[in-house]
Amino acid sequence: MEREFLFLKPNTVRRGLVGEVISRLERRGIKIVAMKMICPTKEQAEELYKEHKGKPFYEDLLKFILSGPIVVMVLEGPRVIDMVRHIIGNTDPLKASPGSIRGEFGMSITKNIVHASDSPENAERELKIFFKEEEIIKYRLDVQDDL
Ligand code: FUP
Repeated sequence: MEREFLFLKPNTVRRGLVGEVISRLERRGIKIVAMKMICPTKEQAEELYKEHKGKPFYEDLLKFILSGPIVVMVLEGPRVIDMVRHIIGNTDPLKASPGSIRGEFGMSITKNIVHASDSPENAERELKIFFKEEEIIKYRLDVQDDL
């Protein structure tokens, strides 16, 4: 089954939007199979954003991600990556559609509420930075389609 790595950024926690964002994923029928609040280490943040090293926004991005707790999670489902990317919207909140998470709650490109991996390869790489395989839980989700 396809897996997605997602985390709620420090501003989302500080603004009290954790429940709001998780609720949007749940309402859509997205299955959460692992979740925890953490203060990421510098090593974890550098590993997560290594493809952006050297870019003009890299230092600010790292500083922001290390500015407070984040909520990391693993999601699971068919086409879950495309589904989640659609729900969160464009990287730039200005371009994100109004009904999307970034389109509703975001202002800046860096503080854009949430991160979600953009491919199965990146999802597996990124989730391993924060989770051990035994922390990812198997259970049955009751979605409306089953009724
Ligand atoms: P996304 O996959 O939508 O999170 O977007 P990217 O992988 O393109 O960007 C990774 C992170 O870099 C995002 F948190 C946004 C941040 N970023 C900036 O801060 N400034 C930029 O100009 C581009 C990206």
